[in-house]
Order: sequence, then structure tokens, then C-alpha cells
Amino acid sequence: MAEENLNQEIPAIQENELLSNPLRLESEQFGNTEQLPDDGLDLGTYDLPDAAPIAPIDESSGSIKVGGLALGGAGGRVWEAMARLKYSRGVAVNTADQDLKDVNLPNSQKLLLRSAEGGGAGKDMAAGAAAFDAHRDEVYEMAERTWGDIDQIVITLGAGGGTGGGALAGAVALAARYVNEHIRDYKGDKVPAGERISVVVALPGKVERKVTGIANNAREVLQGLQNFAESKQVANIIVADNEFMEARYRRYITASNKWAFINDRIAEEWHFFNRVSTQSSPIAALDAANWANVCRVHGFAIMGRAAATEATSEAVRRAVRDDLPRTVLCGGFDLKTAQAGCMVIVAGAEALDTPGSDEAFDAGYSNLCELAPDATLHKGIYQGGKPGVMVHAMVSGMKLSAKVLAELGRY
Ligand SMILES: Nc1nc2c(ncn2[C@@H]2O[C@H](COP(=O)(O)OP(=O)(O)OP(=O)(O)O)[C@@H](O)[C@H]2O)c(=O)[nH]1
Ligand SMILES: [Mg+2]
Repeated sequence: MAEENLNQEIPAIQENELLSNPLRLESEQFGNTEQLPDDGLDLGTYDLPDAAPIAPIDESSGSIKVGGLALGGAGGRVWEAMARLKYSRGVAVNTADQDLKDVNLPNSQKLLLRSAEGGGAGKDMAAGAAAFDAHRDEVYEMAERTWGDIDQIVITLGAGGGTGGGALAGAVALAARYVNEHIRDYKGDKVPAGERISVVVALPGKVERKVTGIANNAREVLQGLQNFAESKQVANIIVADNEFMEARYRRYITASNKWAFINDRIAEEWHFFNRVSTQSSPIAALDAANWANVCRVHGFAIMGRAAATEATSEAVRRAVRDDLPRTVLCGGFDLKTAQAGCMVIVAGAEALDTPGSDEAFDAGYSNLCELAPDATLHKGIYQGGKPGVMVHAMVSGMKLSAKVLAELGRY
């Protein structure tokens, strides 16, 4: 029963969800340029001089190819959820050996930041920063071996601890170096580094916020991120508020599944947009350039999905206006400060054929436009393999709100 409700509220993205798209097959056949057929050349036994390192093959099949830089315990586990979706180019670092061992990534993609204190940064951000800086070159070498040809770097961390928050500034600098040295646009020109650096940050849950040290660290991290966004050193900062998620999904979260459950929600939602933006739609497509635009504005971002019971204006509008705000990964942000966003509707064939469905989807879209009036909002409507209507939305480029900071606890 619980399982059934869960599936209704937050259905996993099914492989057949986007079945209707003929291009899908094409992209699967030709998308993976790394698997080139054997060209038959016999290179003998010579070592190739300066052979470029071969990055792991990324089978995520999204429009943006990402390399992950996972910091600390939360960062490692959040990236692990991305790796479950076949984003295979992540590097995880931590000061705590045991936590790092538990992260399900190849050892060649994990680096222990040894510190004077031994295991962990003990919530001390200065210790986390020092440990990262002492290993900067090793992390960079590992990143170069792992990331290869990517479009975007995603830094994952939890705000509140010592390692992730402490290492953040060093990680942003390292990512900027990588963009400058390795990432080029389609013309082969350099790109603004900050546009290619995204962050996924988890905020501490209700109980942790009562600990002054954790709340202070979290506030410092968010303010630091706001500064990075303002100075255009990072682009999209996706906020996953553990308190919000714990309250929202209370019925499904247990002591043992909590992190995997929350992290999967974050990764799946991002993956949905990254994958749908490779698909065409005869109705309206969210194309790759639109999605890239949403990811490259500088500021905080939230995302979520909500189900409409039927394809009527009222039901779709209700999903956008009432349900979406309750399912986004973080509350408290002011959508009026958003600069960009996207809304993607996935509907079953019957819903798409319902008279008035076009008007209903327009109503949902214009509702989001009203909520985020200054944002460039992109729209996509796709036929899915399941009945009903699912509305996915993401808004980005928001300013840090005083409300979010205040809710982080005492200061
Ligand atoms: N969403 C999510 N949040 C997490 C996870 N693990 C921890 N957190 C949150 O992230 C915050 C920081 O915790 P950690 O990531 O363990 O801290 P750290 O960066 O390893 O730092 P130290 O342990 O002090 O060295 C915590 O307050 C938690 O709220 C996770 O797997 N997923
Ligand atoms: Mg830790």
C-alpha cells in the first residue's frame, strides 16, 4: 500500500516514460561516441606517447555531460545517487576514511584527504579547507583522469559539516581551473568558467539545526555560495533541504533508507531534465539549449514534480500552484527572484487527447510564469508511457532569501 502511494506521488522515471519518441533510438544508437568501432589499425606494442587518460564511459545519456566533485559525507552519497543513474565520472573526497570506503565508486575515483587530526574534520570548516588545499594537486589529477570531455562540473556537498563546507572554496577554484584548461564551446572557444560549475547542496535537517555549530556552518556555506553566484564564479546552486524533504516524505523515510531515499529524489529529478532535453516532441520540446540555459544562470535553484489527476485546467493548475511548491526540494526561496526555469509536462496518450488539455497545460505554464515573473521559462510537453499528467519544474538563478537563512536556526 505504502509502496503504491509512493509510486503515485513520486514515480521513478520509467524507461518507458518517454517511449513515444522516435529520436530516442537514434540517440541510443549514435549518442555514445566513446564506443567507436575498432578501426582495425594495428598499433603494435608501442606505448602511445602522452596518451590522453581515458575517462570512464558515461551512459547517463543526458544532454549535459557532467563530472562530479563530491565533498565530505553528504557529497559522496549524493553523487552515489547520480552514479546509480550511470553518471560515472565522479570524484569523491573526504577527510574520513570510513565514510569514503562506504561510497560505492571505484577506488581510483576516491581520495582520502589526510589531516593532522586523523579521521573527519569534526564539523570544523577550517580543518576541511586545510585538508582539501593540502591535496589540491592530487584531486586535480584524479579529476583529469576521471572527467574527460564534459560540459559541466557538479560539486556536491552537505552544508553543516566541516569537510564539505570547508572544501567548497577550494573545489570551486579547482573546477574553474578544469573548465579553463579543458572545456570549450562548440566553436572550440573558451567558456566563462562560472557558467560550467553547478553545486548541489543539502541543508541540515530539523534536529541538526538545533546544534549551533552546524547551523552556523550551514549559514556560512549558503552565504559563501551566494557570493560565488553574485561574482559569477558558480552557476546553478541546487538546494536540497533535508528538513523539507524529511517532512514531505515522512511516511517513506526510515533510519536506514533516509539518505539514499532523499539523494535519489535529488538525482532523479535532475536526471529527468537532463534526459528529456535530448528528446524531441511533436508538441513542445525542452531542447538542450533551453536546459543548458536553466543550468547556467547564476543563483539558487529548486526543482520538483507534481501529479495532476486529469488533464483539466483546474487539475494542472492545482498541481503547479499547490502541489509543486510542496514537492520541490527546498522551501523558503523567493521565486520572484528567479532568472530562468523550465516546466515539462509528461502526459499519457489519453490525457493528451482530452479536449481542453492544451488549454490546461497553458494554464499550468502561465501559473508558473506568474510565480516567477522575471524568469525566462522554457516549456516542454511530452507523451509518456503512463496514464495521467506529471508536471516537472525547475527554477534557477534565485537570490538567497533571508527566510532560508533564518530557518537554519540560531545565530
Ligand atoms: N541529502 C543528504 N544530506 C546529507 C547526507 N549526509 C549528510 N547530510 C547532511 O549534510 C550535512 C553535512 O554532513 P556531512 O556531509 O556528513 O559532513 P562532512 O562534510 O563530511 O563534514 P565532517 O563530517 O564534519 O568532516 C549534515 O548536517 C546532514 O544534514 C546525505 O547523504 N544526503
Ligand atoms: Mg563527514
